[in-house]
Amino acid sequence: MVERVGPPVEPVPTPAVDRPPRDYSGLVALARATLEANWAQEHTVPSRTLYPHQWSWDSAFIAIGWAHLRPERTWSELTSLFEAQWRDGRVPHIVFNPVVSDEAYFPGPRFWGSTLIEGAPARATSGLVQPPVHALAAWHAYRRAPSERGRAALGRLYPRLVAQQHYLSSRRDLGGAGLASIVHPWESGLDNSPAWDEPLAVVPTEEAVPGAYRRRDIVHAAAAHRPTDLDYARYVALVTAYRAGGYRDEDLADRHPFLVECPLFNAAMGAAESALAQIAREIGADPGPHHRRAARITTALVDRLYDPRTGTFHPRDLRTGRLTPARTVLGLTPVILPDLPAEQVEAILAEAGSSRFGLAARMARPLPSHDRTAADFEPLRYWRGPSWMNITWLIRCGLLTHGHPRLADGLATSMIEAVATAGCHEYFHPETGAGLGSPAFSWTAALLLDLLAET
Ligand code: 9WN
Repeated sequence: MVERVGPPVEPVPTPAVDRPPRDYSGLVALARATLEANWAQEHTVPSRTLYPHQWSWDSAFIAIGWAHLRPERTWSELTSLFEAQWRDGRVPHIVFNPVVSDEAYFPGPRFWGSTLIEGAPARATSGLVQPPVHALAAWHAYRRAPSERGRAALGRLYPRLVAQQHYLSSRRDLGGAGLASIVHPWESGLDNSPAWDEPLAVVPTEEAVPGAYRRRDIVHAAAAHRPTDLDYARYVALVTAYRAGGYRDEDLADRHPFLVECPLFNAAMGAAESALAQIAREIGADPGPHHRRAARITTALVDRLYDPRTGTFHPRDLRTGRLTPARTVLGLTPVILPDLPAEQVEAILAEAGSSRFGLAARMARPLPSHDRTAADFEPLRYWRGPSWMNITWLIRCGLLTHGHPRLADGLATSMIEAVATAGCHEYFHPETGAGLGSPAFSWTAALLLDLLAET
């Protein structure tokens, strides 16, 4: 029987473990310098070169890091993002900085055309969303640096966070079973995960002929470490289809070629309700409805996305009605749900501890983003193998919530060691720990600070 500890989404203190103390002061200085260099007046860019605008779930993770350095920036980061919230409640996955040229990132503001859409903000944005980790992050950051100013900021964010949840749980419940669907792999945050191979394979690419646009990402990062041109053709085709309908969600089930219920996206949505319950209590609002919604989302997630035959969670492709077969790290992320039943927690622990992912109290290698034993495991290519700080951080939170501090510590230490050796890279080779992608990546720095605060 799994021991439940602490209130929901509340990390419990990590007890001392038998490993020699290390001096991480140099690492803290590196993380601080990385965040300072990426600060852009009211938000933080994920990377100056690859991602020179504001990204939605990046800002949530980055806000946690600022709580350790300059708490006022936590609230600036989140507030600036939510100022770009659409009237329907969606929080766009990119908020474009008007002083950065259209060509600096593809697809840029002209491609998305958001300012032509009724209900979109004056500031140009994308039309997609990303996993709703913001309530969880806001609560976590507030707990790291509680203050009157922080409580007031939480109070102002609260209705916007509620509207974000409302958008996802109503307009995006395309399967009608209480879960949100994503309409593009970019919405998962794990863009080229093998989880999307099957649903993406049927997306027609003729609307996005390769060569009709210029990818900017491969100017700044190795093409072999990024999604392929065929992936991009499909990404572009999907945006084109969604944009053609004015980014409306009505009737998507009849007309959109990619509709998937993602375990991480929905686990984030459930954990957000648990965090909103904590926030509501803190600011004098009613936590009850949030607790009830959290419970409903967890039940739906287990019913719809857990496969007892594989013992892990899989995305559900609404076009076929089937679970997609790949065993990716997405399958482990429902552990962030405080009310996940013991049976599924145990299953996740078994999957995570298998040779596929190698979770242990002492780990020689960081957690990969895809099953190490799979034929399509690619240790260099983005979300098809490499290790990422944000996923590590989320799963560590879940392990603490469910009473597994030694595993949580092993997981955190494996990632801290990679950053200590390679620097604040975007992602890491899951076998060697070598740094990949952007060498000065904000959420790596931000969440490193959070991990070090407990190490
Ligand atoms: C597309 C900013 C974002 C992250 C995503 C990551 C990557 C963008 C890209 O960078 O996606 O949104 O251009 O590849 O996959 O998780 O939010 O860091």
